Amino acid sequence: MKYQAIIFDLDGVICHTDQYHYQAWKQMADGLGIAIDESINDQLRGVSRMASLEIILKEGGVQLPEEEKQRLAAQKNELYRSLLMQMTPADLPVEVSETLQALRDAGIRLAIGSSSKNTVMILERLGLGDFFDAVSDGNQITHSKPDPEVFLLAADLLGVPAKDCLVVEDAEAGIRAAAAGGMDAAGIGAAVGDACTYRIGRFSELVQIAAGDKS
Ligand code: B16
Ligand code: MG
Repeated sequence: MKYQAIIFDLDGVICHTDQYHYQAWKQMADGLGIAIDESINDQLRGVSRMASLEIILKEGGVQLPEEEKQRLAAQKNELYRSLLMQMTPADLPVEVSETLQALRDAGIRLAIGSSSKNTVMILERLGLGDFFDAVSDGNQITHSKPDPEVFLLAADLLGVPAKDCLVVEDAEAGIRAAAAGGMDAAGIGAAVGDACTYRIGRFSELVQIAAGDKS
């Protein structure tokens, strides 16, 4: 195997909670009279909650006291979590669950490396609460992507050297974080930038990549 471990981003890779983030941020932004669209949403991918809020406020040219920012972020998170309650294991795409199982059967260690502080709830809603060998998330780190901390922690929890890990990401911030941590990265979707080791159109391509059959 070319890689001993694969570290998956969560939102936008394993599942599509990115649309729930967008709905929740949009409702908050509307309340402030700030118009946000999908291109702003792409900038929020993989970025922490408070950093996302700053991007939206900057877009609207709005400055607020810290206390108000904390209140808005908490309100957005409440709405986001209520949207997450709609999720069930049926929201885990069959291709994702089959690929995860194929990678596990090939002896590869599997981890999550997500900026989200709601990671555990999301994994439980998807029926993946006990699936991964390690979970590194926004609650355990002090520096968010593009800092490599979340992926280095995942590698550490797995006991696998960074150079033997592949990161799978949907966000440019995450691809940059992988590179900063000395890891190869596979990018999914249109918002990954130019620095990916591999660009993949289908999740199942990871099986060939892990085996070293794809460049
Ligand atoms: P939360 P990922 C990221 O998750 C999301 O892409 C990003 O949009 C979000 O702001 C961030 O988590 C924090 O999420 O508010 O739930 O703590 O893509 O790194 O899995
Ligand atoms: Mg993501």
